[in-house]
This record gives sequence, C-alpha cells and structure tokens, in this order.
Amino acid sequence: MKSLTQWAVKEPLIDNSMSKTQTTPRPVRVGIGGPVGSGKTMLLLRLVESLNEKYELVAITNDIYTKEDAEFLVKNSPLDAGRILGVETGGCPHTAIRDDTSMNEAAIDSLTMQFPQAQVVFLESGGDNLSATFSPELVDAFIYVIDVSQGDKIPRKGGPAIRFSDLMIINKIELATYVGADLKVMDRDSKKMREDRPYLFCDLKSRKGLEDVVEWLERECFFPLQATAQT
Ligand SMILES: Nc1nc2c(ncn2[C@@H]2O[C@H](COP(=O)(O)OP(=O)(O)OP(=O)(O)O)[C@@H](O)[C@H]2O)c(=O)[nH]1
Ligand SMILES: [Mg+2]
Repeated sequence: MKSLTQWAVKEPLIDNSMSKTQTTPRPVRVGIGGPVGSGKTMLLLRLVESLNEKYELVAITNDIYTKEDAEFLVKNSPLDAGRILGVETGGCPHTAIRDDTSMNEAAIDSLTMQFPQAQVVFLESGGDNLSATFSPELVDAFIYVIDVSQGDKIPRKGGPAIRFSDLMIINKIELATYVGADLKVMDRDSKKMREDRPYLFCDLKSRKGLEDVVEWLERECFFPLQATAQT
C-alpha cells in the first residue's frame, strides 16, 4: 500500500493501461473530498452535467447517516438513477476513503458490474476535516474542495489534502466579500502550500471556473480514455 507521503511524488496520475486480456480499460477513478458543505456535491453535479454526453459515467457518494447526496444527484443530474450509488458510511468519512475502503470498493464493483462500459467513476467523500485524504489504492486522482466561507486562513492551515491533492478548488468565491475572505491571501497561501500543484478559484453554483476544472480533468486524468477512443 502506498504511504500518504507518496501523494507528494509527482507521477503520472493514471496508470490504467490495458493488459492483453482486457477488452476495456479499468475506469478512471476520481475522488472528491473536502470539509462539510464546501461544494463537493455541487462539483459532482457540474462535472456530470458537463461530461455525461461524452463519457460513460457512474457516481458514488458517501454520507455518514443518509444517502442525501445520492438522492440530490438522482433528482438534479442527467445521470440515470441506476448509475448513482449512495454509501452510508456510518462512521468517520476518512475511514471509508482511506483506512478501510471496502464499502467503496464494493460500490465500485457493483456499479462496474452493472455498467461494464463505465469509463469514469466519481467518488465523493463525506464532508470531513483537513486531515482527510483518499487511499491511492481507491482513486487515481483526488480533487479537494474548500470554500471561502470557512475563512481565508484555510489554505495556510495545510495538511495532506491541501498540500498534495491533485487539484484543489477554492469554491464559492462570489461570497468572499460577504464573509471578509481575501482571495489574494488564499492565492498566496495556496501557492506556498502547493508549490507547483494546481488550484482553481470557482463559483461552481454559477459554473464560474468549471471549464478549467473540466479541462484539467480531461488533460490530466482522462487521457487513457481518449487514447482508447482513437484506436
Ligand atoms: N453561493 C454558493 N453556494 C454554493 C456553491 N457551491 C455549493 N453551494 C451551496 O453550498 C451548500 C453545500 O453544497 P454541497 O455541494 O452540498 O456541499 P458538500 O461539500 O457536498 O457538503 P457535504 O457533502 O454535506 O459535506 C449547498 O447549499 C450548495 O447549493 C457556490 O459556488 N456558491
Ligand atoms: Mg456532498
């Protein structure tokens, strides 16, 4: 098993090349994590809206006590209900994505058995604290979502997700003036913490910055799918 610090190593994000016996590559798995209410489900909704016509998608949400986020997506997203699975973790969100990922592995297996043509699995973690990260065995890439209403201090508080997630999104920027968050401070601290790792300022509700997120995903995570499509 890879250690947490291996998130720090800049490697190609995806290694899902086909073996000779496989007819389709393993779907790309993209984890979405972040504190409670930062906009993880909103990101998932916007990504599904943007990518559903181009790729075969399935989505998994984690909530501690409910399947609320899955129900929200069933109601609001263009994905067929069968392609969305809610996992009720019953405990610490990070346990289910990092320490004992069996519930999420079972959910991925179930969806990919039902939809063997699936190319992308989106997996939203339950809202958590700054120490949460995904096991690199569970996902190929990890997007971390924070928002301005938690305070402009959040990026400099650091932690493995702020520092080493593959992409960090600073969401709800249109609220910055209302909560006294200085985006320049968030920019400066994010740069310091993440060095050359990417981060984007977004207002996902009104889709501001969404194009850049989609462009990053397709470039950094979906290239094996495009290669397959061309052959
Ligand atoms: N103003 C504004 N509100 C947003 C934005 N993104 C999400 N929201 C709202 O913020 C609230 C929480 O968003 P969610 O997407 O449910 O957040 P989450 O991170 O999935 O929350 P949990 O799964 O409960 O941890 C909802 O009321 C969203 O409509 C945004 O960019 N701007
Ligand atoms: Mg959510």
